[in-house]
Amino acid sequence: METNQETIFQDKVDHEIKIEPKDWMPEKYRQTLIRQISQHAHSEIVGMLPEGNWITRAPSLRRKAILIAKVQDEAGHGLYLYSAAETLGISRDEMYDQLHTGKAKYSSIFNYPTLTWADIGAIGWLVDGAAILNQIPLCRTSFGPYARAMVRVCKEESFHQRQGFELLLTLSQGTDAQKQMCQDAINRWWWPSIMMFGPNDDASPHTAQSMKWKIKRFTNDELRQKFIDMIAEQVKVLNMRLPDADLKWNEERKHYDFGKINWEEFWQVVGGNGPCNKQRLDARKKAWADGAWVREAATAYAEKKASLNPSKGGTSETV
Ligand code: FAQ
Repeated sequence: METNQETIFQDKVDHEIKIEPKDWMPEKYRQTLIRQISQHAHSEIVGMLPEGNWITRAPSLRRKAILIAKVQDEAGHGLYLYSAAETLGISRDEMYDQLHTGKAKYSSIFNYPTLTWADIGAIGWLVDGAAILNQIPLCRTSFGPYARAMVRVCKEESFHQRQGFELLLTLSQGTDAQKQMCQDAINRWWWPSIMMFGPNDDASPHTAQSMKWKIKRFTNDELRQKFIDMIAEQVKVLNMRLPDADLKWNEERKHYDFGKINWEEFWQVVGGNGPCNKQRLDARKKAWADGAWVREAATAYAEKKASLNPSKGGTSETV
């Protein structure tokens, strides 16, 4: 039976009143948000790796500057999201620990390799494109800090998507080899991108409750369909094709029909057996270990500062 607090909480959600960190909330709501926001933060941070791989090999200064800015944006997104999750009572150290021990997930998409320069365009266009479609509704999610963080994230993601599309457009108008590289990247990133939206609704354990709490505003399948409808049109501008023989406009549904998703592959990747899972986690664990001296130095500095002037926390001149 619903308690009085639960009734008040659901009433606020139903009336579009944001839930703030100090408000009463059901424990499962708090846990669901910690799970989703921390997974989202980890995805941003792990997502820097496949693209970071190409910073030194970007083909011009302009492309290098754009890619550095994009990868740096992803770090920023991770930090806003970790901060939003911290307001729910979990520490950043705990979240990192969950990532490093494999307890927390991050998006399946970042376990695929970036084999050619065209992959950077495909990530911007398809991966950031899928991320935006999922994230725009999150600007209206019921938990205030998450919703507010998403506003800025979405603005930056829309720049990311355009730069990816522009990169592919350039390749698609280039030499035969460049056109081929462009098509090959689309072929490899298409299916993993549509898997990003998560399992079908009937196989998604969290969707119904998250919709009731207005954490999610659309189901996984609704967002996937929107994405496919959008990309099926945009690919025509590139003069490329999507690797799906069953992709076809359905006049009755007013949506594109599409082929079968390989859910076996998806669950293998989510379960840690994708092409780059080990490499990605090893890179994150190494970064954490390499940064130990910085954390130790910062803690020692803060303690020394506080001990020299406990009332004010010390000043930099006194150290
Ligand atoms: N990968 O019941 P549902 C980006 C898990 S950001 C791995 O449907 P839910 C920016 C799910 O966690 C990309 N695991 O779950 C960028 C659950 O497992 P659990 C990340 C997945 O939460 C671009 C189980 O399957 N975006 O790309 C995936 O209601 C370029 C059952 O699933 C977000 O995180 C998956 N794809 O819906 C950065 C957005 N899908 O936790 C760098 C926020 C599902 O019970 C470069 N998150 N699972 O063990 C969400 O909207 C939701 O969490 C969903 C999943 C839609 C991802």
